[in-house]
Amino acid sequence: MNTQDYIKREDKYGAHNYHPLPVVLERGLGPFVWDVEGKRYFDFLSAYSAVNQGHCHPKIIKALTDQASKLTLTSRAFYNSVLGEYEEYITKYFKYDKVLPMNSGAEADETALKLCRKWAYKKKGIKKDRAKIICCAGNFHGRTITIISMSTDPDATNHFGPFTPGFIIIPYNDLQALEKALQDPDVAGFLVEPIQGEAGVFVPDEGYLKKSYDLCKKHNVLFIADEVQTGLARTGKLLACDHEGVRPDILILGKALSGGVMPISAVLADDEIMLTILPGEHGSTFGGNALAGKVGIASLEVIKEEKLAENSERLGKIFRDELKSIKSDMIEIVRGKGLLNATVIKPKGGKTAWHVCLAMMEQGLIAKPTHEHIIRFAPPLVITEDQIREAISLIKKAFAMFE
Ligand code: IF1
Repeated sequence: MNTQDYIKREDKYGAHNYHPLPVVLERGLGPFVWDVEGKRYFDFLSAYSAVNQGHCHPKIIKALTDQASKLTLTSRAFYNSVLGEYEEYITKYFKYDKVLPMNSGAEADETALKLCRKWAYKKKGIKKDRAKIICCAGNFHGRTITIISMSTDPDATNHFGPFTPGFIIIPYNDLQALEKALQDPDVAGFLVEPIQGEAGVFVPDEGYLKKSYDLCKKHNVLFIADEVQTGLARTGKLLACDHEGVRPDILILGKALSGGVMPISAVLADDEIMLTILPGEHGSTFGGNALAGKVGIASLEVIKEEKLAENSERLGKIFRDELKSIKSDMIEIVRGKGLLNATVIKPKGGKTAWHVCLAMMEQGLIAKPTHEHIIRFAPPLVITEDQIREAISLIKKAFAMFE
């Protein structure tokens, strides 16, 4: 079978809920992936920042395979020997009292929303079913009906109504709008991405997170950070909130929490918030499974042992400087933090971001456009300086094809 055969088969038997780049990957290691024709590519999407530790990291794979032949899943109906070890490790790692383990990022966001509402009724004293949560236009927190009820993206919401009530949408990076929305005494929480990934790596003004946090504290409102994509060293610090010294009341993690080997997500909070959910009030079949516990510990150890945040910070600066130096009238803006970067592409002669991605693919680097004209560049954080300079030379060659 060749590339087209694989694509045709997926087209015939799979839902058409994605429009992938025409490349069929079958192997990955570190910052590289290989397609079925044996061609190597730099992976500059990292599965949307789920493989920050690089593809098939040996330490994470070993944790997976060792545990997989011992005990994978018991459900939370019983205790297991791994969950407590993982819970202690991750809560000490991020300095919170407790963790509620889930699987996907969307499930973790849903869990955070439920925790916030529970806290609103049981601690803040908001009247039943009156709790409101502020979120930002341009957000992306997952694909469930309640989460898209916060969305302002027609592609995410069209023909999926009716939607869940109780959300106030304000512009991102707008402190005045936040202050105004916080006047409502029924507001329980503010859910925000420290950098809006899907919106095209929209980095807010310096101080936005800290000032938002302070405004929330002034109004006894929970500051909830969705670090599913920005967390785990992606932006040059362990958490994107660390750039401003903000400690979220509720922290949401996912993606690279497993190094990309299986779905693992987590919600962290202190007892006052976390203990508002009682036994039997929330959960999931796979949440907190033994396999996830061992994989989660290994994934977090790799981030520290290999200094991925420092690497992300240092190489991100080089990447943005080099990208800005490319002489191309298609490159409008370059923005990002650490190794979460994006460029806004100005169409030229009918050529768009999609064509640039096809050209980069030809050169041996894969990335994906988001929202038509934005290309996100997010390689695994294990990439070396030599490798990122090689990748930049491939990007330059791709843009030169449009001159
Ligand atoms: C897709 C991008 C989108 C997320 C944040 C929660 C979730 C995500 C900040 C949900 C997931 C993924 C989903 C994937 C594309 C990708 C993505 F921003 F990362 F590029 F869509 F915006 N919070 N983001 O980014 O986590 O349930 O997927 O584990 O749905 O197409 P999930």
